[in-house]
Amino acid sequence: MYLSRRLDDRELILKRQNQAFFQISCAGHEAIQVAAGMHMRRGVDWLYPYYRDRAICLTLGVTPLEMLLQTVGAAADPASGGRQMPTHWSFPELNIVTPSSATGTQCLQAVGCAHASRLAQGDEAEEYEVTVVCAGEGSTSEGEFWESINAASLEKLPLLYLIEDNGYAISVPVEAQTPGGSISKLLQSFPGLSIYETDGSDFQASFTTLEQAFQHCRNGGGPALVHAHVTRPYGHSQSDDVASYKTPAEREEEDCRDAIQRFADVLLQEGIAKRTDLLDIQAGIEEEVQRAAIEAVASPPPKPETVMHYLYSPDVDPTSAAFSTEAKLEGEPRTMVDLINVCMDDEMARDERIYVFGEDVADCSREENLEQVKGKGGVFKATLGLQRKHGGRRVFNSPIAEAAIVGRGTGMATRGLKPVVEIQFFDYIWPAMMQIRDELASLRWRSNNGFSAPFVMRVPIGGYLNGGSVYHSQSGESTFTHIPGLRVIFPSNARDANGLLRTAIRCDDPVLFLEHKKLYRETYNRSQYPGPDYMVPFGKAAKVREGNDLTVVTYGALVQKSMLAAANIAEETGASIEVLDLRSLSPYDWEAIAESVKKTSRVIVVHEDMLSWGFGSEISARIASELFDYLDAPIGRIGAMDVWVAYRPELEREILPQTKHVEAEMRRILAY
Ligand SMILES: Cc1ncc(C[n+]2csc(CCOP(=O)(O)OP(=O)(O)O)c2C)c(N)n1
Ligand SMILES: [Mg+2]
Repeated sequence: MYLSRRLDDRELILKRQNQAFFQISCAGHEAIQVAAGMHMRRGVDWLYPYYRDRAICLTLGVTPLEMLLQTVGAAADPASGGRQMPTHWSFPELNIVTPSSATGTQCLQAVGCAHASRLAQGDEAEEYEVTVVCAGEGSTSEGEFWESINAASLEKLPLLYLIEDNGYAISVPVEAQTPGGSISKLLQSFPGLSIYETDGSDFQASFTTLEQAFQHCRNGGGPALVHAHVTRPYGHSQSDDVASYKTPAEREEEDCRDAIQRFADVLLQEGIAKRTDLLDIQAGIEEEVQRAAIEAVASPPPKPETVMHYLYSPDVDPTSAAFSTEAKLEGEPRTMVDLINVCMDDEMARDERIYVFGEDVADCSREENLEQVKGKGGVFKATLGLQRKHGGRRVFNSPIAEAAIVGRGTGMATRGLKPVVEIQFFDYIWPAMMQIRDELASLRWRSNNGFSAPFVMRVPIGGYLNGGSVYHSQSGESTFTHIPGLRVIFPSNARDANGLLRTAIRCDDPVLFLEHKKLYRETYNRSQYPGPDYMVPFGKAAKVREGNDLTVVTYGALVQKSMLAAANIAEETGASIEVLDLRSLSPYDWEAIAESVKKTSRVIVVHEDMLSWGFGSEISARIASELFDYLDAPIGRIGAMDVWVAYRPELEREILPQTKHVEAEMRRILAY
């Protein structure tokens, strides 16, 4: 406890000396944290920490030097290699999982982690691995906290929430944050959640309470939540002045409850230690901190040329020839949704780490009724029959909670499982945006390859549905191609969908797999089954029409419209038009685009999503920048109008790009 406090104090000094660039302290939280660390089995139980968890990490075995290396942002910082702020603990050997700075997000990943333990240990284990997730009381206001409580209670997971309630979230007092001012009271009615409240500044009370909570989780009793009252004697961070919102009396009262002083008093009163013993301990710690600080400050910074390392897997390259296999076509032509289903079925048979979950994806949650029903298998039937074949443990319905679907997937994937989750409609992916952007996509990079979470998010996308309207027609892929660390795939036909999904499942990165709803059951894009090992590499476009006068760069539903337009314009003008189906949007096939544009000197970029700030904007800008010398005409662009998709089909047809729009743009560019 004292070591933790003195490391905080040393960090503040390093910040003042410009050796550190940020500071946030554990001060006041030490007693409950050390108690929690003592109950955890090192390297067996799992910790999803938050940014105040210095003392629990020290208890689990992180050294002062390891901590201060992160403080100064050294290359040798084992948690992040100088990429994350101090106190963002990440130690794979100790099962301390890399956190982000976002409040509450860790709770959902912890659910996934606890679920992985339950899957590995079964329903009747004698002693469960416990996942511990820590958060401040303010963070419990986040929706993700509530989604996690819901999921953990439903699944009865061995998950222990440690809510470190210091009474404030930066300057906001708990009574302005939580109705009634107590998160544990608020949660009383949650079935399956065992709740404990304790004085987290009192080490003995903390230890005894946590003992019960850990026992509950270990014995398979389901989740537990420990509400620990602590203090925060320092500012929220070094840049926060407590005096601006806490009265002197309040601060004095907090000082009287200080965890370290109280524990020292207990040791003296009970005759466990003498004052000289405590002074000896303090002197030893001062020396240890001093030594670690000197070494950390002397440790070299990371090399600038390493900034792109570990954005993606360093071991598996999904653009490589290893992911390019021959199709062994057999049987009748099948639809895109059918071959997506078959791919998941094949892969589940091949790899038992694969789990499929999402809204309505199971055949029937009430397994006892399975024989009497046809099965749901997703609103588009993409997962039909998977539960029947591979069992309800591996294919299950989740609550309607998109952040939870992605967050739980991230936690499971961190544990080595391979979730293939479904977000029911692209239009409803937004609650998961925080988990995708701030959590999943940065996980490997921010932990300097300490952790990774490769898994697949399948998402039906797009319009042309004749009635899909505002909330069942959206595109928006460029919002996701703007996220480093994420692969974004968008097939246009059954065979590519089968091969690309297999690559997505077998690769080592997180993949957003966009499936166009309108293309699910078309006849023109059907294919024979290409075999259980058919793969299409990422970042490789398909040249679906060969030509010399104009290049069309497109993907998704606009591939077919561009093909029709190219045939019509060829007939009308005699122009020979080349069409590239990108298939993969991040990474995308720049080489294929450049090669084609160098040949044709004319290009149009065509997509369904709104024109402004769409995927085509970036492609066009890059062509303008790098291929200007080859161009004989401006770069053409076609996309939807900058407005929502409307319900009435006449309006939808006006808003979304049609073959005639592509034809008009072809004529315009060919006329130069
Ligand atoms: C999603 C999100 N919103 C806002 C912030 C900015 N922020 C950082 S810490 C914090 C307060 C958190 O309070 P609490 O959960 O009580 O933890 P404490 O800092 O008191 O330990 C806020 C608002 C953030 N990091 N993440
Ligand atoms: Mg707080």
